[in-house]
Amino acid sequence: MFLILFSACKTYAPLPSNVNASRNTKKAYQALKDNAKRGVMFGYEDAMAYGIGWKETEDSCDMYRVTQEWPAIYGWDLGDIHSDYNLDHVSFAKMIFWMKKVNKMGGINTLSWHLDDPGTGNDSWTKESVVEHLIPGGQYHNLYKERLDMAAVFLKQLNFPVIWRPFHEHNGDWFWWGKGNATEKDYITLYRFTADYFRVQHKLNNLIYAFSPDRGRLPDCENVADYLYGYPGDDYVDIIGLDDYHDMKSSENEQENQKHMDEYRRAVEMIVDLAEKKGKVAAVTETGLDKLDNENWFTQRLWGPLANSEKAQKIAYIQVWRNRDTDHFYVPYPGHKTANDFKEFIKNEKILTLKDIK
Ligand code: BMA
Repeated sequence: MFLILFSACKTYAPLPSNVNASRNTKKAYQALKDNAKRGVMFGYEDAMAYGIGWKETEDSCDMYRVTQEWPAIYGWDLGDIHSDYNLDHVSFAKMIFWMKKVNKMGGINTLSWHLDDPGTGNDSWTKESVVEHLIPGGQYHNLYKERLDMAAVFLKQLNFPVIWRPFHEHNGDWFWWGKGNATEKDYITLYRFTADYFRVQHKLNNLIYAFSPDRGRLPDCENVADYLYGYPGDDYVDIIGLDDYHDMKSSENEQENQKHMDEYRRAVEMIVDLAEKKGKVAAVTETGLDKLDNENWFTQRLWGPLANSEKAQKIAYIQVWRNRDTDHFYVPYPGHKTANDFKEFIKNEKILTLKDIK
C-alpha cells in the first residue's frame, strides 16, 4: 500500500528536478503545469531584440505589430557568451534587460546554448569529437568550466526562474554534441556535469531543465526508446521537449502533407504521455516554417494537427524561431501574407499569449 501511494506521489509530484530549486522556480514549474491545463503558450526567439526592419526598439516585437498581443514565451541564446554579443548579434547586457522585463510582465524566458567548441573555437555546427574532451578528465575540461563560469555569471543576474535548454537536438548529427560526434554516454555525462556544476558550484537554483530531441531523427514518431536517446535522467530534466521542423513544410503531394501532420500530432502525444508518466511538462521547444511560404501555416500546419487532440493540447508551449530578416523569419510582420492566419491562430482561445497567463 505504502509503495503504491509512494509511487503515485512520485509520478505526479510537481517538483522540478533540482531538489534545491528556489521557491519561485517551484512556483514557475507549477505554473507551467497549470497553464498547460488551460491552453498552449506561444512565443518565439529574440522577440524583443529585433524583427523585420527594426532592431532594439524598446516595446516592440513583430508579433505585437501584427496582433497587438505579446508572446507568453521568450527564447534567447547564450552562444558566444565569451563575448559581448551572442552569435546572433544580441548584446548580452540588453538580453538581461529584456529578460528582466519579460519576467516583470509575467512572461516566461527560455535559454538555449549554441555553444562554440570550447577546445577548438569552432562553432556548434562543427562535426567533431569534442564532448569526450570536455567532460571530467578531458583535455578541455577546464576550458569548458570557464565557459560554464561565464554562463553562470549571466544566469546569476537573473534572480527569477528560466527554462534552460542546453545541447538540444542531440539525436541529430549537426552539432558537435550530437549523435555520431559524441557517444550517448559522454553526452549524458556532459549534460549532467553541466547541471551539477551549476547547482553545486554556482548555487544556481532558478533553472528549469529542458530536454529536446529532434523529431526528424525519430523515424517512428511514437518510439519512446528512440526519444529517450541521451536522456540524462529524471533528476536532470523538467521539460520533455521536442524540436520539430521536420513536419512543417508543405509539398505538392497532399498525402505527404497529411503524413507529416499525422506524425507531428503522434509525436506530440507521445511526449505528453511520457511527461505525464514522469510527472513532468511537455512542450514543443522549437519549430517553425522558415520564410512562411504557406499562407495558412499557423492554423493548418502548426495548430491543425493538434486541434482535435485533447492529449496533444496538453503541451505547455510552442516556440518558433527568430525573425532575422526577410530571408529568415518565423513570425509574420505587418503586411506579410500569413498575417491574417497568424491573427486567427493567436485569437484561438487555446493559444495563450502574455495577457492570458498574467
Ligand atoms: C539558426 C539560424 C542561425 C542562428 C542559429 C542560432 O536556426 O537562425 O542564423 O545563428 O539558429 O540562433
